[in-house]
Parts: sequence; C-alpha cells; structure tokens
Amino acid sequence: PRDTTQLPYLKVIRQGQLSKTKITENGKKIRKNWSSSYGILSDQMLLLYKDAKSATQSRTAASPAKPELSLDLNGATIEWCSNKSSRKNVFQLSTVFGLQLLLQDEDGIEARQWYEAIRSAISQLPCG
Ligand code: I3P
Repeated sequence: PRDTTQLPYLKVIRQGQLSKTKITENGKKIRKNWSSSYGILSDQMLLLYKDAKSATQSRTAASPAKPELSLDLNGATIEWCSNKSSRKNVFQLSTVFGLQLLLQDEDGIEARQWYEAIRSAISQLPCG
C-alpha cells in the first residue's frame, strides 16, 4: 500500500495498529466490543480504520478512505484507566460529542506513544 504520510490532505502524526472499543455514544453507555483497528492520527482528528489496507484505499487522489470512526480531537480529553477493562495499557479518549472510547495496545511502549501523541495533538488545538 502507498504511504499515507504522502497524502496531501492530512498531516499524519502517527499511524499503526491499536485496539478500540466504544463505551459511550451520545452520552449513553454501550456494550463493549473490542476490535483491532488501524489508527491514523492527524493534528485535528484520530481516524480509525478496520485495517491498514482499508486506510490506504483512497477513493480518489483528493479524498481519503472513509474511516470506521473519526474522532474530533478539539476539546477531547484523554486519560489512562486501569479500572475500566481487564486489558492492560488502556486509555480513554472522550470527545465533546459524547463519544467515549477505550484504546489499547498489548505493547506498553506502543500504548504510551499513542497516548502521548494524542495528548500532544489535543493540547495544541484551541480547546485543548
Ligand atoms: C464483555 C467482554 C469485554 C469485557 C467486558 C465484558 O462481555 O468480555 O471484553 O471488557 O468487561 O462485559 P460480553 O462479550 O459478554 O459483552 P474488557 O475486555 O475490557 O475487560 P466489563 O463488563 O468489565 O467491561
């Protein structure tokens, strides 16, 4: 697949595998459903695709592939949480639109790098 960092419409800060589950949607608690995904972090959004292949299949040169989930980072909050899952290296990302996700990676270093990259992106946005 082609290198998504070359795509002109996104400033890609980090990309790679991570696991996710929604826990709250529109302010309502929902049943967990962990799945692996391929994340692309830009300065304003975290895009979550099913896998790396679907992330790089753009419809046209000017429009990116549609993610399963796209999270607006402006005003979002992020925190480590050890009490919301039996999994290790879990952190929670909450958007202003009432969506709460748990994100996780088995590799503690990878998880910390994701956490730090997202935290830093949030802090550089107007409401961060
Ligand atoms: C849930 C599933 C989740 C688990 C969750 C269970 O059961 O096993 O993986 O979350 O735990 O309720 P079900 O498949 O029947 O919905 P973790 O893997 O994050 O621990 P929870 O109820 O303690 O959130």
